[in-house]
Amino acid sequence: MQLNAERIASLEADTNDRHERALTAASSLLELHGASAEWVIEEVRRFTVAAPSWALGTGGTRFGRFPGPGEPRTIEEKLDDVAALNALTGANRTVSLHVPWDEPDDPAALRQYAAVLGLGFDAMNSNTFQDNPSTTREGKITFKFGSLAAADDATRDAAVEHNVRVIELGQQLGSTALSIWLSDGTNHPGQASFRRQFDRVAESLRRIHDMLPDGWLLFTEHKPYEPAFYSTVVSDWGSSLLLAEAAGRNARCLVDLGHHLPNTNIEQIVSRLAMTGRLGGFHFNDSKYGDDDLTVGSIRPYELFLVMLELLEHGGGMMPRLTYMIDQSNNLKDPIEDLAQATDAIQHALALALCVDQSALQAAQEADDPALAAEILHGAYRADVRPLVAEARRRNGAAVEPVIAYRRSDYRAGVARDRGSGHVATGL
Ligand SMILES: [Mn+2]
Repeated sequence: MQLNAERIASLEADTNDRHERALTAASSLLELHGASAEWVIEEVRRFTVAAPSWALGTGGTRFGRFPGPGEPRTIEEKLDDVAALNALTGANRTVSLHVPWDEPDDPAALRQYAAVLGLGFDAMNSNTFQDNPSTTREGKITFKFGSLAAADDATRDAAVEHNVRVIELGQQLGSTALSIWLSDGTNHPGQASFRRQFDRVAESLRRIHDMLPDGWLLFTEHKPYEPAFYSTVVSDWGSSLLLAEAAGRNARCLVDLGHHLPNTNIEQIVSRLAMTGRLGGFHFNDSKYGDDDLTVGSIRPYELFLVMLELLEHGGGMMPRLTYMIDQSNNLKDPIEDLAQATDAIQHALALALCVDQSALQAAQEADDPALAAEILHGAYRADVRPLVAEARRRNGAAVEPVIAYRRSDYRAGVARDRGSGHVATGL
């Protein structure tokens, strides 16, 4: 069962008139306030964010898992779901694999399969936070006490080897980046030396960096806790930056919106990393308490808007060419609906940020006028850009209303028939 532009257009035949009227109204309101609707629409059209292979199945918690109907059983079926998502949003043109969760037997064939669906491969994610026969030399070593930070030489070697294997796999798929989120750390004070763990990770990352093909980037992703609950080696943006600098010139820092302690000023971190030239990319999600992996924009939409504003400043008024990925886990919604809503939230925040009059904001800042600066930000944030975002999707051959179109398509019922139900897709 395939979703494509023609099918979506026919599913939405009755929405055109309503959409046209909303677009005309929203555009003229925006232009009254000095913003260009056309510019916003075209910038949103250009934006794309990768779907992760592990988010196509229903996520679980420590307490239970309730798989939905027709979850993908294979990588190919995951790609089918991303293709359906991309048909709806027009903004998920790549997929990001997690190895060994999604390790293709025949990478060349998988690349071809993806190309036929109009998809490419984004950053590869290596997993050394679990023992797996393919990463632990058939069980001869274990990552229980760490991988790239492990005290044991053979364990560190195996972890480096796994990353190199993921790079080689990525090369065959057409990817150009390796993302490393490291769970290494400690659960107990005194368990390990902060300094020696850090030095070992720096050395391991250097070894991996040395194996990067031309044009490739290496991303380090920080996170303050979980599964290590006393300390993590890559705990914050400062540690991530130090490690990227130690690893080599093609190492960058990746910011996951949920990987911060409560109340951290994430937009300021974005600004700092952008200044250093080491900002590599983003993992989008949202959180109330910790690394909740909730739907983007569902809890703190204003923060997302401010992050977008920093990105636009970094890109000279346009979205900079970084690696963008959705990193969510949901255990209640249909995964495709959740990813469509996340993509819409990112597009919406981007559109709002594009409405900010940057030169007026800068003038207010230089004149020490915080009230005027707030007026400028709120003027943009309170605009109704939904019809512009919908128009960007429509021009990309996607849906005006992705979730409604998806439900009308009966895609889930179709894949439930083809794939059956009751199995659990690999991933979180
Ligand atoms: Mn992440």
